[in-house]
Amino acid sequence: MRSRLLAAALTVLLPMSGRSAPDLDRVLPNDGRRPAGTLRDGVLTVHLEARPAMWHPDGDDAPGAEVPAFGERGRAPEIPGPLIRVPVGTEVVVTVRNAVPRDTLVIHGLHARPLRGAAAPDPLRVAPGAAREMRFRLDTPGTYYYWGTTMGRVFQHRTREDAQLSGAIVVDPPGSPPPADRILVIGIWTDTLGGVPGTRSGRMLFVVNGRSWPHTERLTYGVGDTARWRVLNISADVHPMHLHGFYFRIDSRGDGRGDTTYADGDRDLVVTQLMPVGQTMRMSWVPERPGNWLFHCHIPEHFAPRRPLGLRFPEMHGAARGHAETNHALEGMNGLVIGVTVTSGAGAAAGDAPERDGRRRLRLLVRENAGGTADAPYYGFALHEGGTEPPPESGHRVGPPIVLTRGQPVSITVVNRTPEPTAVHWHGIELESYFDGVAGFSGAGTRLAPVIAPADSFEARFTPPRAGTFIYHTHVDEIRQQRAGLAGALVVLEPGARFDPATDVIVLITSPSDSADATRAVLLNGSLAPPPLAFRAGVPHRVRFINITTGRPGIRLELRRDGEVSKWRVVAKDGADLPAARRRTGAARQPISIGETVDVEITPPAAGAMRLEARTATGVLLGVIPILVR
Ligand SMILES: [Cu+2]
Repeated sequence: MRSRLLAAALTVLLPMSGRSAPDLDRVLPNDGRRPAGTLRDGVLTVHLEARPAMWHPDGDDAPGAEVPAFGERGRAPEIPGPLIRVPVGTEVVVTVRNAVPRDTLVIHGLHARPLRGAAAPDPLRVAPGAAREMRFRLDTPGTYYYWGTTMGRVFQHRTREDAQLSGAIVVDPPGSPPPADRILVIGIWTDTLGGVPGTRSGRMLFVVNGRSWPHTERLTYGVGDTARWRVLNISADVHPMHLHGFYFRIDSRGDGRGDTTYADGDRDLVVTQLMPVGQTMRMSWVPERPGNWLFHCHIPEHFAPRRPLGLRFPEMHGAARGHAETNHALEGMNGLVIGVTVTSGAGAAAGDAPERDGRRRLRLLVRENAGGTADAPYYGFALHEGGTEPPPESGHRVGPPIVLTRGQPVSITVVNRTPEPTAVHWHGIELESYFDGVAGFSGAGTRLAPVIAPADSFEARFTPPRAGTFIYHTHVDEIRQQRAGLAGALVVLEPGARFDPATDVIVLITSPSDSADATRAVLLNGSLAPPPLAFRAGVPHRVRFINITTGRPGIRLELRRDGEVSKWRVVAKDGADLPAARRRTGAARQPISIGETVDVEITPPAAGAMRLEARTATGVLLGVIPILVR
């Protein structure tokens, strides 16, 4: 292993020679459109081979690294590995040859679906230089995968050299040809060649179909098309995947062994879906508005800028802060990001016209609050609607709630008075691309939204089509600026409704600015120790939970009384109301990931003390809001 790493390191030291490891094939990014093998008389024959290859996740011209990768025998190695895609009822014969010197290849997932018996069969072990054959039948439609290790890893710990030994298995239902779907395989990799020891963002690489943004494939659809994606998280971390500008339906979920397809009424409608380690999903959405849109993981570390593989870059956030950055979308993001371009046959839409009658006008001031430091500044949003500007603030603050009305056009001019560029994303709002807040990317053609430079401003215009709970937050240098305070609740009410804080309660969950605090707690409405809420017995209260932390994708919310978990009714997710049949009253326990909002209805049965708790997935308490019921 040491000698292989040394060889790879030497290759990286000579990236300009154009002769990196001449004895190794280059890995091709696998876009999942070509099924591997030969299908004849209901039998698919595939010859897989694992061998060392040169992988260039940041594009062909960037440095690469030597990794073991799967390929079809006689073809270039691919990341992700060759796609096994067959009609239901196919028998699959796979031979796996291990051309990785010295290391035994252990390969999982090459087995029947459905599983016969409770557990997956033993993995296949292939000695160096050896080949073995597997035969199995695929009798259940779904999205599955196989994965291998040459380092003796378990799935959850595959982050090192062998972490890209994975491939998708898709079983299509009988009958008509499969719809034109796309397969997006998520992978992560530890850059053992460069990076900054001790800083995770400096050395972790995140890829979709073997490439890291902005070198991921750009998907293109026409307005009104249906986008159908199979997303596979074959990586050793969780990813809350967020779609800008549109809701998507979850058509099925799986774990690699089984796959559950949902009936129409049971398909979740979301803008963010947490993908646990090893999960697959089938999702669909209809791009109704033209322009550029993002589908990305909402953990800032998973799309933060990083230098190409193997190059050291100690100041990870400097690029986004300085004036050197010319395009936020291309230079300020990396990793787990997919760009979608939606074309319109009728030319660019007029969009939300500036002179539309009855438009409500707001200014959103982005200001530096007193008390921060250069490394950890305090930035605050302040809302200004007529009259004099709100007075300056000090200390760490979260954004004030912005309360809008469904169907009422609004203009929000973001005024940047901080010393660094910024931009605001209206998370979950269905709006025109240009106003979506991804500087250098939102928009269409050559009309792209600029980053908001210091002392500059940007007018966002939209007409919220849906009442619910949304988020507004910075989409520039997210780890730094969100922690500085640039995130808030965006609530859209039905026409005629009034926001009554006595029964309508926002719980905004963010990360503390202070790193030590961030390791053990979250802020609830901007505070480590928020004041008690006053509820009334027998009265329904709507509580709007928002997770816009920078590093807590696995928060579990709980409502407790006398130590016992109480009951509540989940009524909306990501701003979309749940269908009436799914608004069931149940145990007051709800996961919420980054970029998700969840609305619950709480009707306290009697006077007394209750607690709203934010916990980790394993139960560690992160924050509490006391509730006094009268
Ligand atoms: Cu992620």
